[in-house]
Amino acid sequence: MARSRSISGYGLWKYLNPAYYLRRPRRLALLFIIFVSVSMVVWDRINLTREHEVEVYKLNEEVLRLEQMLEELKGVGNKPLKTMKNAPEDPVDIQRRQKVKEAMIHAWSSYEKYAWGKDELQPRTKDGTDSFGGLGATMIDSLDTLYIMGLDEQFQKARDWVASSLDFDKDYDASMFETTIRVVGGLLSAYDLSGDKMFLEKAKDIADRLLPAWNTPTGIPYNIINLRSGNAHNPSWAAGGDSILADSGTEQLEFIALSQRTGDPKYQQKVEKVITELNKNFPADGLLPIYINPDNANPSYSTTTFGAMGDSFYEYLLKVWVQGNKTSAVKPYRDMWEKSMKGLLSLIKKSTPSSFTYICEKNGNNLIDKMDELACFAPGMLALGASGYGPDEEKKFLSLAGELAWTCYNFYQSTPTKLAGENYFFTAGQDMSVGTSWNILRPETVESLFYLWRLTGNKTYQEWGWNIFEAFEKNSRVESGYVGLKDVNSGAKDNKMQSFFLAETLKYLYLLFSPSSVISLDEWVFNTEAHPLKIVERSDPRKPTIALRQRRFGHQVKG
Ligand code: DMJ
Repeated sequence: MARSRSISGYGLWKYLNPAYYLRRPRRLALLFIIFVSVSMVVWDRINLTREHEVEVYKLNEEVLRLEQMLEELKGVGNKPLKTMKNAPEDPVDIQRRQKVKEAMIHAWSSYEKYAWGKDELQPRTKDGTDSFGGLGATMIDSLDTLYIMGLDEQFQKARDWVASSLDFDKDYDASMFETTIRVVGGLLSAYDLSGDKMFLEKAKDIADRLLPAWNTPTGIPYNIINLRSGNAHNPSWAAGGDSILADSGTEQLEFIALSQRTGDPKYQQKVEKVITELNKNFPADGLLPIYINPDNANPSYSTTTFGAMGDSFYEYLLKVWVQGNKTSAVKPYRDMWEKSMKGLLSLIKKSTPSSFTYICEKNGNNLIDKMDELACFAPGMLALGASGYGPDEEKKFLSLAGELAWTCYNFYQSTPTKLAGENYFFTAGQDMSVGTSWNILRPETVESLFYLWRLTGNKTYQEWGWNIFEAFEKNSRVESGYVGLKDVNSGAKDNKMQSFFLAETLKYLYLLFSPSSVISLDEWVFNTEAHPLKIVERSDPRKPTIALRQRRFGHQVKG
């Protein structure tokens, strides 16, 4: 046994002995051939694996590149096209932002001193007035502006007033529109920014009081409602008891947001029914007259306008689409809006001799050469909506937005005070002339400049905004706040600091000189009173409220 084991051991070892092969050259040749073949196969495998790895790497890179491209495409129109990422801040912007913040401090401290808890301050008589039924309009309208500017102490004090003193149980006939855009919008925005649930509870309270207004045969709401009894009706001065277009189509953003944040779909259902109803017979040009019958949804023969009583209906068609993440669920809103933009194009004319582009009003088939300053929100809306079109249309609408903004800026520049009147008439050979000549600190032009600056990166819009701010400082600033002008020609002052001056005019001016990450247009949508609402997933209104602790905004941009 021992011998045979040693023989078999020797039998295997002999193949390793070179002498064995020297004696057998054919076997040596065979061994060589086997060695070379195996080496080639191994080499080939290694190469293949490496090539494969390189291929996979390249594909991964390509996927990454395409993903980035997709992200950029999604964000086109919402990101400054010409501003460089991480570019250092322009010191002029910081300085100007600080000036605007100082204006807010002046306006706020005057309100605090003379009109605390009232709807609006009357700076010249140094008292307050309850123009909205005593809902603390200025307080609520200012919450988010204070927050964004990092005015923490003021915000906290206002917050405590809302928590302890704001009572909606009032025998007061409130405007649905004003109460929604200022109060519901202001509270929701304060909630989205601070995450403080108290604001959401208050928003729910007031929204519940408004809800019965939608109980009409068509679901198109009555525009006035008693906050205590819930009895609703339309203003007596509106044609035949009709509802007003803007007043009926400017609650969608706020009530959809409320459903998203409370998980209760009833708010969203009420406001979306209005649009579904109006969409049934929506004209090809997307233009509706300002009066609609709430019993049968028929439009009355009346004015069609992007100014007073029409304006924010069109604004909200676009913004609900933005709020809904531009998904298929909100496509009908975009479609309606695009139709309306065809209608808007049909109202565009140019003045002579200076070729100012303006939006006419329409009565029946007649174009009227009149444009409200209120319609100066339109350039901003066009800029915001342009990115949803293909490249050619996008360019066309952006350029129209720029032209209209130039006209609106000239509403300001053409008066001795450099502040715009309430509306303008256009006459052949004479360009524009002011009609109603008051200025009540309205925001629409600076709102559009803000959008145009954010979406094009063109600093000219900042310059125009700054000039307007300086004109407010010169003409409207008084010792105890800011007032409007009774006449932009003489500069005669009125006695009211409108709550939207703090909610909108100063906020848009502040953002005009802030980095675009502050209330980014990718993440927020502004209601018509400039209250930013966080964009959340639309498809699932029952999702838990998003965690929104963004206090850093204010601090980030402190100048
Ligand atoms: C604000 O209440 C809102 O901007 C509304 O859409 C129009 N009127 C004022 C500001 O001018």
